[in-house]
Amino acid sequence: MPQVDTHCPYCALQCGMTLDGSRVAPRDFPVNAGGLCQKGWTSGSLLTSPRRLTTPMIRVDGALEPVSWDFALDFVARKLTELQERHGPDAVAIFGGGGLTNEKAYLLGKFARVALGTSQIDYNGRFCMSSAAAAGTKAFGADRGMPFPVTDLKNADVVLLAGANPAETMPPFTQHLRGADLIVVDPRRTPTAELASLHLAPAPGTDLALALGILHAVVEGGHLAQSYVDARTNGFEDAWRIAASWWPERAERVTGVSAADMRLAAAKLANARNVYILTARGAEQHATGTATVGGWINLALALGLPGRAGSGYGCLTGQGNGQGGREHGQKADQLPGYRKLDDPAAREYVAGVWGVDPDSLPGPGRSTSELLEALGQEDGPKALMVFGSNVVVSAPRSQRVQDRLSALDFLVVADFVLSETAALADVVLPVTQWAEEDGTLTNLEGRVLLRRKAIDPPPGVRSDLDVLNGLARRLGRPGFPADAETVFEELRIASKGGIADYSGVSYQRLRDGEALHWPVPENDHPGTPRMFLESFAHPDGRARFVPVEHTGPAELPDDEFPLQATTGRVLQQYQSGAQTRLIKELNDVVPEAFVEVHPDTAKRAGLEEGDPARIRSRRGETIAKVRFVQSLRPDLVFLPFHFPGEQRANLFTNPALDPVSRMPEFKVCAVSLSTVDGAA
Ligand SMILES: Nc1nc2c(c(=O)[nH]1)N[C@H]1C(S)=C(S)[C@@H](COP(=O)(O)OP(=O)(O)OC[C@H]3O[C@@H](n4cnc5c(=O)[nH]c(N)nc54)[C@H](O)[C@@H]3O)O[C@H]1N2
Ligand SMILES: Nc1nc2c(c(=O)[nH]1)N[C@H]1C(S)=C(S)[C@@H](COP(=O)(O)OP(=O)(O)OC[C@H]3O[C@@H](n4cnc5c(=O)[nH]c(N)nc54)[C@H](O)[C@@H]3O)O[C@H]1N2
Ligand code: SF4
Ligand SMILES: [Mo]
Repeated sequence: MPQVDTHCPYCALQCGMTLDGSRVAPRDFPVNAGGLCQKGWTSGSLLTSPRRLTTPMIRVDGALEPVSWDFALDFVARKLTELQERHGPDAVAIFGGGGLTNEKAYLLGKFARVALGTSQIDYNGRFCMSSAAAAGTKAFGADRGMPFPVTDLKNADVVLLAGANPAETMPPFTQHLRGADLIVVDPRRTPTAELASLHLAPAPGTDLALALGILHAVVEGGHLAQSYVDARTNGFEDAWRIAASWWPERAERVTGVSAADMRLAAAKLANARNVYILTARGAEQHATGTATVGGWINLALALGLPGRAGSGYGCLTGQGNGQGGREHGQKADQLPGYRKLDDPAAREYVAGVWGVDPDSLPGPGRSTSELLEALGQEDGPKALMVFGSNVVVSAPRSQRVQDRLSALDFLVVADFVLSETAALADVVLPVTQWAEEDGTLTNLEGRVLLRRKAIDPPPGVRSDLDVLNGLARRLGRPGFPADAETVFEELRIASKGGIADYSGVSYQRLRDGEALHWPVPENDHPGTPRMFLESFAHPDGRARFVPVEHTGPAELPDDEFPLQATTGRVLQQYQSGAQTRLIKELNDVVPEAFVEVHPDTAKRAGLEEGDPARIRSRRGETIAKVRFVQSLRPDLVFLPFHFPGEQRANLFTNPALDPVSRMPEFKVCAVSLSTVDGAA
């Protein structure tokens, strides 16, 4: 095949790249402007890796044995039917991922509701940005992570990043921040914080107090954008009633950030012209994540940023299709086009597109964490099909999740590598990778992209769409096309009139290189790079301040667990590591788990640099090698979550859920630190 212009398989920046066979070269695309991170550069190697799966497998006497596709799909269809006949339609559950293309996410949602008739479908986006999505929907009436193109940031005077480490998680993104005065809010002195003129290091889980303190300082300094607040928002008074009692000195006692730094941040934000506030997982992955993001949005609204040209608020979505993946129905409560499953008009419309009776569509199902906990229980699903997630490593309290998976009657995993989750499956289905198939993704700025096929897949693998098509046929359900463009044509119609309206997007327009940010409601509509300039998406066109109060982490340190732990990412590994741990150039750099510790804290625990340490919480314990970090708060340790087995950070993380988004508290819990043979 000739050279093909396409996009990276990994994160939501969706850098443009050119593939020549499996050889990668960067390409000049607005988000990356010719740059790629190490993961992008090395992404081609998994296409030819001997570790990739090329034949379906079924567990026989405890071991996975190769079988033909027909045998595997017949077997899966028969088992699913049997279990549904015995226990009802909800006996089968589906688990999707934010890395799946729009077509896959859409077809998976349809497959669950129409082919299986189950309400039990959710996906890993609940682990990722659902708190920002919930807060954005509350405040603005619609959730598009960044309602403006990334390149707008080039003209920013000041950017505040709360809980984001793009220097490691989206390196080419940082070039857009070069002209700005950067304020970074992160308990750790990250490579991103190194780029900042002001680094605020709150105790983990105290961002909301910090945001309230800065809001207080803005108002106290006479910088409230009064005319914007009057003209474009509702609810300031209710939000202020709470913020009024968060004078910076009080917030300092909770966060550890000095009142002077809060006032300095407020002044920087208020005195500049083009200002952005951006949040990511550090602010969001908390049991109070929705409220915390609400706090940062309130600050943005008080400064008059959202919906003003040259300024704004945005959330940095994470996975390749983190944005599109949350719009087209793989979520428990959702129908395509960001419609609600419990909205009668939405049900009627989408059922019409699918050619089924609206009453036949199940209602909302369990959210991710609740779904995983219900697996194999008396009233829970007996079978699970996983597409695009490795929950054994990435879900909180992962040993419990592994036990729940083992309690199932039937586990099916579609993947191209034998992830830790696939290794537990009764049936493993080997699927095509990004460069072997066409598909659209919606990047972090809401731009719909065509990720093109660049090489032929090895013999023996099929696409996820093919798998769904084959299973639906066996279940007696036609109407599940296996061709990506055909699926997209259906998605266009199903999304028409929804918040995320893709009806004017076509493969042809994308092939022509048009920049189409949703909504794109007509065939000749130019797309909507900047949302909210005229009005917000609430019926009255106004944004909402949401009254939010700081309550803090679900679990605080005590005598037994005196430290706090937070978790996140390193540049060279991606997510559960299922892919990047197989790439030598990446894995050689960070081959195993480590724990960042302040040297004094380590020494108190009898640990030296490089020693294996035990990190223990009320849920479990992890083993990781000590890394001294002089700049770290002495009361904090940090671990990446990319590693399997006893190195899983998620053995100790707190599954406490946000009440609105149902997102777990990955970013803070109480732990103890000891030598591996110590009692802690
Ligand atoms: N290399 C790499 N890049 C990735 C990924 C990957 O796995 N590896 N994954 C992709 C995905 S899916 C996502 S979601 C994004 C995530 O991108 P980011 O959100 O940038 O990454 P994280 O490391 O999860 O968290 C960011 C920071 O939050 C800080 N933090 C922890 N607790 C708090 C807190 O209470 N408040 C504040 N303000 N900060 C806190 C951590 O110290 C960390 O530096 O990255 C994407 N890009
Ligand atoms: N402690 C802690 N835990 C976390 C986080 C944290 O910050 N701290 N972050 C959370 C976040 S933000 C996220 S997004 C999750 C991510 O964690 P996971 O949901 O586990 O995501 P991945 O590791 O990307 O797993 C994707 C799997 O699907 C496969 N795959 C990739 N593309 C496709 C495809 O198109 N089809 C199919 N069938 N398979 C595919 C990959 O090979 C891999 O095995 O982890 C969460 N877990
Ligand atoms: S920043 Fe993200 S999209 Fe860009 S090359 Fe790296 S992993 Fe790929
Ligand atoms: Mo994520």
